[in-house]
Amino acid sequence: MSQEKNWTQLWLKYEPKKEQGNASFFTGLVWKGFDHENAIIKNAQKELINGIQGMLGIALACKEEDKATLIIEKSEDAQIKEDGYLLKEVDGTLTLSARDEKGALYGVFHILRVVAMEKSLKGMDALVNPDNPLRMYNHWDNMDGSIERGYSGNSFFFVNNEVVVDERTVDYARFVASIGINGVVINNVNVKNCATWLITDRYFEKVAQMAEIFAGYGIKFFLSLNYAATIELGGLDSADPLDEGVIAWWKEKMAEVFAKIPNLGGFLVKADSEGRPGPFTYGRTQADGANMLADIVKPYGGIIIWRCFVYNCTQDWRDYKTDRARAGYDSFIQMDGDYHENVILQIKNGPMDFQIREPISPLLGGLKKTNQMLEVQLAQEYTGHQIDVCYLIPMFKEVLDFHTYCKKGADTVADVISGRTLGNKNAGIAAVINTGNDANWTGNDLAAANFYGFGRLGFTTSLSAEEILEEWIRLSISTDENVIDTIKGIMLPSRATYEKYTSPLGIGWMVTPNIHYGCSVDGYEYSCWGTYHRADHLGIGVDRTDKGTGYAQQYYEPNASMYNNMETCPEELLLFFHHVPYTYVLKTGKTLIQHIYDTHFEGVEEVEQMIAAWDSLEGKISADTFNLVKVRFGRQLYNAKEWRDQVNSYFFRKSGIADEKGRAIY
Ligand code: GCV
Repeated sequence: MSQEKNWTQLWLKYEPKKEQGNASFFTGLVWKGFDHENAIIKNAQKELINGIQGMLGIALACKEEDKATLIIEKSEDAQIKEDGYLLKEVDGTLTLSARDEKGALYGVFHILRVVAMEKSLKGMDALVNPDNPLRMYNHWDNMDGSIERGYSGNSFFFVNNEVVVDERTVDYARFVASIGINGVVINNVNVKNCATWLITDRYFEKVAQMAEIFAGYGIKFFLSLNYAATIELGGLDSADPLDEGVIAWWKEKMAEVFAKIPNLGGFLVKADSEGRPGPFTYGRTQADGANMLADIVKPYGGIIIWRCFVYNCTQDWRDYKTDRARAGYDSFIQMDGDYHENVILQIKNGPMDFQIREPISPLLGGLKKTNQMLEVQLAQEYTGHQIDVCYLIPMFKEVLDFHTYCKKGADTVADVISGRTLGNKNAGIAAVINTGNDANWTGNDLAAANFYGFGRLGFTTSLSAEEILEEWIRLSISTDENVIDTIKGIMLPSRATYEKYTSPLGIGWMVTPNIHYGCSVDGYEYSCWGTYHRADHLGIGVDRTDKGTGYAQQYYEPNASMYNNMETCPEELLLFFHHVPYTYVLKTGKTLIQHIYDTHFEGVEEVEQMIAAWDSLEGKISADTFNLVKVRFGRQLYNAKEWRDQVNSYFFRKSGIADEKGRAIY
């Protein structure tokens, strides 16, 4: 932690590093073709100077061209795309070529990353173009300073209903720019109270200051919008998207907002969801609502990111026909092609809500004529609250690699959201971020791997979860090989471990209601939220086949048939799609009930192994990190044991079938 700041520098520590032959590249810097007064270029230069000074102790100075060892040039080279760069070393000179300022900034962070990881810049030859046009963080920060689903302290954007702009804002912008993020939504999608007023002169000054800082790091500034602002701010009696008065109010409002916040990229909207108002209230479609706003922000270059998290949250648990999993697709598919060019539909990775295991939402790629953006969640709402270790990048890789069969040759989720499938530019990837004002930003130090990893993955989708993890460890914790291997051993399987001790085979939702940490097998079973496991004395799972809710039929073939059939359904999703007898024999040769028992015992054993591995790091890594994570591991073990014993006892009591291995079940 630096002396004057009470927060850490995460992966931008710039502490002394082994030189690895890199020092010679930093004796003479030459910039070519870029405007030195440009804010992004100024920040890139500052970062480079500070980083090289801190890591190699070299005062990097600009020199004449014949003494150049590092050249940063503006380039028209066609292989370098928007935000991209080419980094090449020839005869002792390193050249960073970029089409635009952002590319130069990203390239500078690449150079600093190599030095920080104690790798060599010699022989460098890397063309790096971003895979996704939009790479965004969504904050669920409230203006009173609380964070919806926040597990790392309070907001650093808002305190007591005021917008905060300070040194931490700058560091935040540096961190996210360094991993390639180019858009940030600062406030919760549930826009209530003061947050509705963010688009008024009560907040413009501070908001514009923040937006300007972000602009200096190539980050577009976004706000979540209250769809009913016409009523709550405007004093109208309607938010009907086809109402002339409503349209006129928004036109005037947007003219004002874009004039006051020049770096505004647009808005994120949660409508008709979990009590939030929306076009359905007026008998209109989601497209009516999204298009109305999109048309109004279009002259300012704005976009409307419209969330697809629409479902009935007042369901009767006795009703077996209504299926929450179906709702997103059912609400949006019919209007495919009707959404205007500057609307992007933002779709959660699964059809339910960020469970540890869900199938991929059939809307992704299901839509064939609509801009799409993937939404994932780093905030560990259902995956351990940043108490339990859960490295999520392997899960996101699975999502991106999934074949939707929407278009031959370009049908993975990665294809769809990158714009490769439709040839569109308004597409991308967003994550609900896991940060707060804790000194280490993410509550658990290890959760910062998700913060780092999402940005890297969003920029370069082909990176493996392991590569990303290794980078993060080298940059944030240690370059010692033994430490790296130990932490990888803990974190790479951590998602699988979490899955083992929590809810089995894709069923989800056995969490404590509302807070979503800790086990409560029936907590949501008789609720209104559409989140049921349907366990009885014979079996468990939801029949989502053509004989059940028909959800499986929302996929293209061959996925629809694969999920529909119990024998071909991937077993990790078996209970999501099928109601399965406890005696059903899985491909491992184990019965379903034995699988439940075994995985729950294994999950706890794996946590114990993680803790032993972590203990071996004492004295080898920072004491702050070691101690903080150790305390959390203690809580994780307690949590895992509760899950194991409650889940196993529950199913033993339901089924009456004993554990073959005779272990303690209550
Ligand atoms: C921001 C889930 C969460 C809510 C969240 C919502 C959403 O239901 O529990 O806290 O609200 O998803 O994504 O809008």
